[in-house]
Amino acid sequence: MLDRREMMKRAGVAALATGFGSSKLLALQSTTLPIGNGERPLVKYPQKRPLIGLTSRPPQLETPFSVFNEGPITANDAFFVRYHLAQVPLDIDPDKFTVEIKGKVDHPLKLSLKDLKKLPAVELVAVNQCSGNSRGFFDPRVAGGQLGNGAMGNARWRGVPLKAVLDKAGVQQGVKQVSFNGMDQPVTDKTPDFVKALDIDHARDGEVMLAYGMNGADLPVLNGFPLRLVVPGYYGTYWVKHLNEITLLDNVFDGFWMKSAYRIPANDCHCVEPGTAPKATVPINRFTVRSFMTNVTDGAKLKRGGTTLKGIAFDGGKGIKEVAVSIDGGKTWNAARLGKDLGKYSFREWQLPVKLAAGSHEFRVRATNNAGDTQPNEAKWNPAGYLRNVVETVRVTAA
Ligand SMILES: Nc1nc2c(c(=O)[nH]1)N[C@H]1C(S)=C(S)[C@@H](COP(=O)(O)O)O[C@H]1N2
Ligand SMILES: [Mo]
Repeated sequence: MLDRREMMKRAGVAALATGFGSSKLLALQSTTLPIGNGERPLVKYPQKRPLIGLTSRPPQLETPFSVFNEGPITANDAFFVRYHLAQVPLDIDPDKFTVEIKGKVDHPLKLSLKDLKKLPAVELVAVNQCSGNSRGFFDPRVAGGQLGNGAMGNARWRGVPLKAVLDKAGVQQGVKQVSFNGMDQPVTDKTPDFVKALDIDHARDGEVMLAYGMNGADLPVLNGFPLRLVVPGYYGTYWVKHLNEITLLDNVFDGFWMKSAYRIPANDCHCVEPGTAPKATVPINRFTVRSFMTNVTDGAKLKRGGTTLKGIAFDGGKGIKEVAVSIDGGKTWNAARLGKDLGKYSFREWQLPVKLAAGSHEFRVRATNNAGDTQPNEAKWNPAGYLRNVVETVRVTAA
């Protein structure tokens, strides 16, 4: 972990190094996440409002949690940023950009942004969430970026189905997987390039998207301009940014970021005894079910009497069936009213009017999806700090 002053110093250097317009990268203020060593600088990057800085080389920015109370769609300038490799492509010429479809295809293709925009466009609202979202809450703590709950966001993505492009290229018999590579590069050749893969049936499901638009605008540079993969319901690691290479493979891709990283225990709970290692692992895949209260923060002092609690819920694509809220530490639960349905991959807003007596209260929120999957009362543990979805608790006092 960088200390705050070091982080600010590095942030300043990065601003000069990027040549990213004349805008300055400044640590404006700091904020404190509700975890040990949770102090973080608030940093300003181009096209972004001040966000919580985790690292600056590569840039990793977390969304301040209050943003999730602004509505079910996360604004582009507030959307979190995650990179693995320090060489981030910041000055891509969209007129020269192409994405290549190659490997086991009948007609290898090189498509420009114009070519893609000529194909029938589709739109889908979907949550992007980093596998390590909320890792900082793991107990015992685990190695990796110590994130709060802000490495997630919900956007309306616009682009073309990956299937349309694969059909155009003509997928050959025997193809097992498709790999995706973006334009960012490791700084040393010791670091493996960031390449991810999906099974061919998943890649051709009609929902996986080559996206060039986000919430009615181009993708922000730091969110993958001009083209990224959108894999609805799946953790962000698959959502390759600055995507320029799609390769059809007749084998299971075995690059570092599939074979060694981003794996979860291969058992029913995808968890292990804290401090132990799993015997076998599988690649991380769909989101667990989660829900949050967004208008009341832990430690808040509220007025007694009537108030309305509100928040968001989401899952890996079955859709949210129910959100239950407790104001007595889990003794009794009430069903919240769900907000507008923006699709099964979207944040679903919820709210519940409650009456608070004077004193301290423990609020809890628990979502259930249409498959009956819900959230555990006790946090599960895995060594990489993935999949966190314990029932969230917010402690308040009313007077
Ligand atoms: N090219 C590229 N794409 C990438 C990554 C990366 O390092 N390089 N990181 C992935 C990870 S782990 C996450 S969580 C998401 C984050 O998307 P965002 O930065 O747009 O929020 O991008 C994914 N796509
Ligand atoms: Mo991630």
